[in-house]
Formats: sequence, structure tokens, C-alpha cells
Amino acid sequence: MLIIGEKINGTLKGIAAAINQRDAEAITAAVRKQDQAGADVIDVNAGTGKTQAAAEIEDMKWLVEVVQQATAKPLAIDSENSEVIAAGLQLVKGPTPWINSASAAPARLESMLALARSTGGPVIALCMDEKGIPTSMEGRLRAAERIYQAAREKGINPECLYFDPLVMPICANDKAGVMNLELISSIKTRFPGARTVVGLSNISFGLPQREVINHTFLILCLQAGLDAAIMDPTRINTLMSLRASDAILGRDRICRRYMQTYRAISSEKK
Ligand code: THG
Repeated sequence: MLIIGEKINGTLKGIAAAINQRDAEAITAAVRKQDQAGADVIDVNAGTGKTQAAAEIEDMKWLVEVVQQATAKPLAIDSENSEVIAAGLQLVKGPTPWINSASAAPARLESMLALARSTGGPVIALCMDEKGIPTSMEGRLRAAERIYQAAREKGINPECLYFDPLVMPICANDKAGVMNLELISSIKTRFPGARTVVGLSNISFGLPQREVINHTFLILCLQAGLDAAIMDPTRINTLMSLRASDAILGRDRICRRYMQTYRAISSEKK
């Protein structure tokens, strides 16, 4: 399973302050921490709540430049606005970036898929449409269906599509967790080649001991076939359990990643 490090996000107070003050050192430290912990991809979200799209574009440009100086890992350019994503993508010099995210809303779908065609890389697609997030499983699968078909028409490889079933807090809806697990397996059977991704920490919002819930949910998602998670890679217990699950589920040849992670963590402790 791929780990997309979540910590470069303008909704976090420290990151918002660093973006607003153009504090490259603070961003660099937060990137390196996730890179060294084992993130495969670094999510880059410049949304600090500014209402002007032009401001988020400028912030994204600055952020992409700083983040790519700090890591050789691929970036996931994260915004609902395709102009913000386009501005970020343009500056990327390293490995093929991810797009985070498209949805089935026609204008957003069209513009994000056009960008995905130009990068030839992964695109995260939210299971929602112009009316918002469907409450039912069927509604979310219909949104995914529209995205899958549109991507096919545009000649985008289904393996580039990472469907996000949209995790909701279990404290607000007691079926939110199980619905996500079912969506992960349904998406994989109904849309051949397509992949799945979740924003892990949404599940535990509003509850104590969030790490325990995030951790448990991640392991259940892996059993359902999850391919990637947007998460905090610095949680060592979660990281080791994730590697252990992949190894047990037959997705880690000769336990290579498990051993790599074990060694990285052991040498850090010395
Ligand atoms: N799906 C997709 N993209 C996403 C999300 C998703 N991008 C943004 C978000 N959701 C995932 N990113 C984060 C980034 C940081 C945190 C959570 C999700 C985070 N949250 C802590 C909390 O919620 O308490 C800490 C908050 C704080 O420090 O203020 O760190 O679902 N495709």
C-alpha cells in the first residue's frame, strides 16, 4: 500500500502560518520528516481558507517549489480548483505528480481529467458529484461510474484512477466505516484496473484515541483491498502494522518492505 503523507496542508495551523510567512524552513522540516518516515508521496495542499483563488494559486506555486527542494518523492497536488492544480503541476520538475482530486461534477471532471492526460500520472477521484456526497453506496458508485467512463473516453489508463470513497466520521454515522470497506471492494470489482485511496483520519473525527481508530480502520481497509492512504506516516505502530498486513495478505514479496521498515525504525532509535 502506498502512503501519501498528509502534513503539508494549509488547514493545519502551523502550515498555514508557514505559507503566509513564506517560511521555507518550517515546510522543509515537515516534508523531510514525512519523507524519512517512509511516505511514498507527499500531499501538497495550499488551502488556508483564503477566498481569492488567485491567492491559493500563488501559495501553491510557492509551496510546490519549496516542497520539491526538500524531497525527491512524487508530490500530490491537492485542491478542488483545477487552476490551482494546473499552476502547481507546471512547476514540478521531479517524478510524475499526482492530482488530488477530481469528482463527477462535470466541470471539475473535465478539467481534472485534461490535466491527468497531460501528466499521464495518477489522479484521485472523489465518489461525489455536483450535488455533493451521495449518502448511499449506490450513489457513490454511480459517481465513480461516471468518472471511470469519462476517463476511458479520454484514453486515461484505469490504473491511474484512485477512487476515494470519502470517509466520514463514525461518530456521526455508525455505518460510515463499513460502507467505506464495502465501497473499497465494490470499486475494485466493478471498475477493473482502478485503484482505491482513503483520507484515513476522517474516520476518527470527534472521538478520543483517534490513533487507535485510524490504525484499526487502516488494517480493515487493507483486507478490503486498499491501494493507498492519505495519512500521517510518522506513527510507527501504524506503519509497522501496515507493513505486517501487506506481508500477511501476500502483497510484500519475501517481506521486503516489512524488513526495510523494521530496519529504518531500528536505526532511527539508535
Ligand atoms: N481525500 C482526499 N484528499 C484529502 C482528504 C481526503 N486531502 C485533505 C485531507 N482529506 C487529508 N489531509 C489531512 C491533513 C491533515 C490532517 C488530516 C487530514 C490532520 N488532522 C488532525 C486532526 O484532524 O485532528 C490534526 C489537525 C491539526 O493539527 O489542527 O493532521 O479525505 N483525496
